[in-house]
Amino acid sequence: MEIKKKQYPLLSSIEKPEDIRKFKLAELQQLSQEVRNYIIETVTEVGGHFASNLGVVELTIALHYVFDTPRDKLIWDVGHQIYPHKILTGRKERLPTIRKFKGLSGFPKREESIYDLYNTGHAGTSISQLLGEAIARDLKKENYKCIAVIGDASIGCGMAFEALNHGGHLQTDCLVILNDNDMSISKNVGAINQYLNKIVTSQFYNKWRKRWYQFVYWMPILSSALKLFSEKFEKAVKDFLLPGSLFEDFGFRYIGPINGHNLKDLIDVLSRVKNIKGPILLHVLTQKGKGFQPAEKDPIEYHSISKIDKNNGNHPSNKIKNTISFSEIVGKTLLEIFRKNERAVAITPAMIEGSGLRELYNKFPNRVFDVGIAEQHAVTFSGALASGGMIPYMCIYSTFLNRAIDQVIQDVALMNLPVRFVIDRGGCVGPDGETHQGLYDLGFLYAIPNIKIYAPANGAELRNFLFYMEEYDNSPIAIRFPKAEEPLSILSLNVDVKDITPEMIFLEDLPKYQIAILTIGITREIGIQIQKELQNIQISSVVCAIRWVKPVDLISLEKIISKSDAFIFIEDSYEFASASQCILEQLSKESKSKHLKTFAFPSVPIEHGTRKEIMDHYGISPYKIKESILNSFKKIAST
Ligand SMILES: Cc1ncc(C[n+]2csc(CCOP(=O)(O)OP(=O)(O)O)c2C)c(N)n1
Repeated sequence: MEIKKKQYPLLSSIEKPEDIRKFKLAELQQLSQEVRNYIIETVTEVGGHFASNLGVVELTIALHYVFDTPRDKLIWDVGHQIYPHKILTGRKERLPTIRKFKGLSGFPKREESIYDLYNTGHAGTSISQLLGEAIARDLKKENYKCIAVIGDASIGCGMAFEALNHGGHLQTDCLVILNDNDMSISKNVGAINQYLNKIVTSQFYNKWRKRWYQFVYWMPILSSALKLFSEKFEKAVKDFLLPGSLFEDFGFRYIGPINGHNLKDLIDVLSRVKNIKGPILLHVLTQKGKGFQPAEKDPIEYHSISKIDKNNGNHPSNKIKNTISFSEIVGKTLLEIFRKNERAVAITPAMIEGSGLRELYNKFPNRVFDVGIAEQHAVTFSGALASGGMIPYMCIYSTFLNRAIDQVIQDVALMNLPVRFVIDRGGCVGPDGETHQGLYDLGFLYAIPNIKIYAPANGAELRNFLFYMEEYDNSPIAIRFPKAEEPLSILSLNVDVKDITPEMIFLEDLPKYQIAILTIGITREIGIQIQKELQNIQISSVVCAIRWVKPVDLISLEKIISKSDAFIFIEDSYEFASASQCILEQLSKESKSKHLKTFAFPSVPIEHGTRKEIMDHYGISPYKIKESILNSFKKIAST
């Protein structure tokens, strides 16, 4: 899409960051307004991450203005706030394609641009990457700047602290920009957050700091001895005014806080910071949702949006919803469990909203723990809660559980602690793309001792299984389900989730079937559709819908395979990290010989798009699977 010149005179005139370096301050200010308007116009139409992007418009412009990108290395933590950066780095026309199949990724992507250094999506990695870039530069004896932008929630990640610890030791030249909007997706939590708030609200420190920077520190005429003295003095005063001044103690020179929406201040400070040696942390204050009132007021609601009215932020239709998401089912069911059972607790690593836990948290703030972006801690903490006699529901997205595999093994499974893992966004996640795919979980969980695994075929099973988990305290247990919506009516279905026997679905009762379709969890629906289509062309089949993947009912599987000429698996996982593969390995040689194919994801990064598009692209749709089965049959017939 071409950008309208009339509406965006400056934005339409630029192609790359170099183009803005000749702008005067007033032009940069106008450009920031145009970029903001363009994000509002586009993202309210096509959806995507919203509030965080509106908050970093001036910061992004100032960074590209002051630094010589891409020669200077600019790294974004998480990367969901990268839209202004994409707009300034030659991708503005493609913004309407963001998160769409074959369109721009919603996160930084090396394959898209030389300005995107890393493919990110998980929080807390930027300072490690910054240090790696800086040390590589030093070892090559080159001379460019390295900058990382990290949010106030992401800097609380264990990884970020590991990197700060290392950075203070390395003392190489690098700049960490702490983008502090006092928000994670929900309200930010934790001691670091309180510490940052203390800095921001310390009137005495801020008054002193302003004067100090104005009169002493920035004066270019200072001799180096005086400069050294002033730095020492500044540190002493900071230590005095900000007890324990955290970043200084880590070995980073702390500068700030400064207003992240004032381009003049940003450019002044960045230009000066650019010439300071050693590790620096610049504290920048921004507002999430800046410039779009509904998002300023409610940054949680507007963190990530689908199409909304660009004038008032309303959703297009306020039709009564007759569906319910799996996450909402979790929230509602846990509410019932919590009301009856005082030992029930829930743990979430910074995903209260996404995991459907908002109401539960509001009703039971003492038993729902938002631990911040700290998946490893969340798992170990849950293990200890279980050991202490609680019933912990560890609610986590599949992709973020990857961070804590070691903790699942060491701190839960090996000791057989009954943590209830509630794994959301399992399988293909759609628009968030490669960094967020939940395609590994069934495979790695399968390998871990003691843990039991259930993949529900629908929301009713999810609900019943959460109740079952409450009583189940023999071992760790996991339920894994996708990002999906279910008709509300499904909740009245009564299914026995205790029984490990798979469901057998026949369209006709035959002594033998041409094919058995073995589905895992949610792929039952795909299996049923294929079965109908095969029936239309006189191919007999049975669907064997597996939910209990570990332990799995091998006897029933062997039996149905023995009554079939061939069988396939369908699963929403990477094939080589799938429950199917693990189950296949456990089958008898005779059964194995009838295995035609597993329809799952190949081991390549799985891109963004709708879930349907992506599944179809990788041949995991009813039509593609049916075609593949027919081709195999033809091949067999011709040999
Ligand atoms: C390891 C990990 N856990 C959880 C998330 C989900 N997540 C995406 S953005 C975000 C909040 C980030 O807040 P902050 O770092 O303050 O950046 P802001 O959005 O405020 O700019 C969270 C929790 C993630 N991306 N990575």
